[in-house]
Amino acid sequence: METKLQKNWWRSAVVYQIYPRSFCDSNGDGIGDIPGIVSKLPYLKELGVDVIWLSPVYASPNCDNGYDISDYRAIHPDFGTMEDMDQLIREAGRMGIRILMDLVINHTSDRHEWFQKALANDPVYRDYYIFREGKADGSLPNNWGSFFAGDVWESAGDGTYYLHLFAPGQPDLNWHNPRVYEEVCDILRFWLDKGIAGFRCDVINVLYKNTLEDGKKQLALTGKEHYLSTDGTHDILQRLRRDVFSKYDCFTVGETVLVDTKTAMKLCGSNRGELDMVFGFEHMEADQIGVKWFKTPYHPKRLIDALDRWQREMEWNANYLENHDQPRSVSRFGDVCGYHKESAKMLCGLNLSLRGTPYIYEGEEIGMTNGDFSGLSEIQDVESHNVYKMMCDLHFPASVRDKLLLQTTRDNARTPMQWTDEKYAGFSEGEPWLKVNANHTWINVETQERDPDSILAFYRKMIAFRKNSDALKWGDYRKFPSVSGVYVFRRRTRLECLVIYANLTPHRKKAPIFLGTCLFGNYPEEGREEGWLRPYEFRILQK
Ligand code: ISL
Ligand code: CA
Repeated sequence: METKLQKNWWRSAVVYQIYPRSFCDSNGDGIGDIPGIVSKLPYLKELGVDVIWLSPVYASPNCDNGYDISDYRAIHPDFGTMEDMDQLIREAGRMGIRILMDLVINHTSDRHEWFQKALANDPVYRDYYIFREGKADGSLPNNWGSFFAGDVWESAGDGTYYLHLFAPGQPDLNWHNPRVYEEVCDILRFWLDKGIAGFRCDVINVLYKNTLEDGKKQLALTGKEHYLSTDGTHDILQRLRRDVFSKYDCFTVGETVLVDTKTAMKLCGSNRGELDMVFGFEHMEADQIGVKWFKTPYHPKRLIDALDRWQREMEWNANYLENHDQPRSVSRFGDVCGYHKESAKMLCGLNLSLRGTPYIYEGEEIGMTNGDFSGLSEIQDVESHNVYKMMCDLHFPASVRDKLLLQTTRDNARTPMQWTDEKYAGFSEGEPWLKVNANHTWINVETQERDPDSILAFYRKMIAFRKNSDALKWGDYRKFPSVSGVYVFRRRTRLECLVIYANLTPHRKKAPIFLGTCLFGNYPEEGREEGWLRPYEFRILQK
């Protein structure tokens, strides 16, 4: 009933993801920074989180907002200094909060010293990356497709090309080279010695490419069969754990793209000695086909089925509904117009009742919505610009292009954090790097702190509830049959048995039998209609 896994501290932790550019700007340059984060530690403490996952703050030319690192041991001046970083680790630590760093080791920036030397034909550094000649007929070295649309080869200027699965400014490292492995181990130790909590490992299951042969032609990501979750990657992950992670009190969460539960278990099963948990993406596909740029109408059943499958088939999950790459969950799975509060609270309850370590993305705790951009000119995201270009090349009509762009752009999640109803939402004194959503006048922290019934208040209570519940932290999971769009499951230890009801629809729903005392929910008990759930209702019953 109870978990057979070790009860490590990071399993019962609640993690809060910060996208540093958009969280809090301390000096009015319009860019969030580390001193800004330090100033908000009391807020995070009150929310009840244990770990902050920081999206990259390293030196970077920002072709992909920090996911292109030019120096792994330096802080980008936009964000502050290494002293600021040390202070953040220290002050957070004093409050019982630890810092999880983002680890981007599939690629570096093209401005990284290693790549600059490689371009200059230094034989040692040339082999840190993947350079190839074009084919005899003058075409590119292979037919692979990039995660950001387009091909994966960029000219190195000397007649050769280098491989980049993401933007051209993100050349892939050559993981066949033992020196690359050693370099990365040193970087890990540099950060772990500072006392951080561990790493969120960016696209970690694509490191080791088996071959550079042509791939099977596909709508997107041609070539992926040659690099997704290869044996070489498993081997690297096992060695990293043995040589480095096992020597520290830390944990790792892998961002693993395009994996099912079977592969995910190979990447983080407790008998594998690789990662501690992974972010799956199957539940993010509840409103898309194949690639995330093509949206389909959202069906709650698809979300429930994917969550349920991962709950049943994984030993442990990294649960999330939002991150810096995805549209806002309340815009996607909730109802911003009719049931903003109710649906945001239901999503909170759901995310924090599932078995696994919960992750909350900045702003999710106040129900921030997708950005209110008017078109491409207001969008910064490199992926969006590439995809837009691809849609133009494929002659998509302008109206379709704009619709897909606004629905899927990663900037939806990257708009400045809404602290107050002031001009720049209390995020900055100066004009922010990305447009503030006009709805900050009513969706903001300050307003919600005054309202005991707010989404923020609900998050605080739900986190506290989870902390006090062994069933939610360690209990087993079982789904019960229910009507469509209603997710009912049990979390149970020997001493505690909870049944969770989540209505994922805007309709009243006939609920399966209610027995037990309601301990927690997003509607008042008064006026309850026996045997019915209200729109987006969430309840926890004790059996
Ligand atoms: O949704 C996806 C997979 O189904 C992709 O968006 C995938 O998560 C993403 O492309 C990989 O993301 C990570 O690596 C990128 C960076 O741009 C993202 O911000 C990061 O989260 C390259 O480093
Ligand atoms: Ca700043």
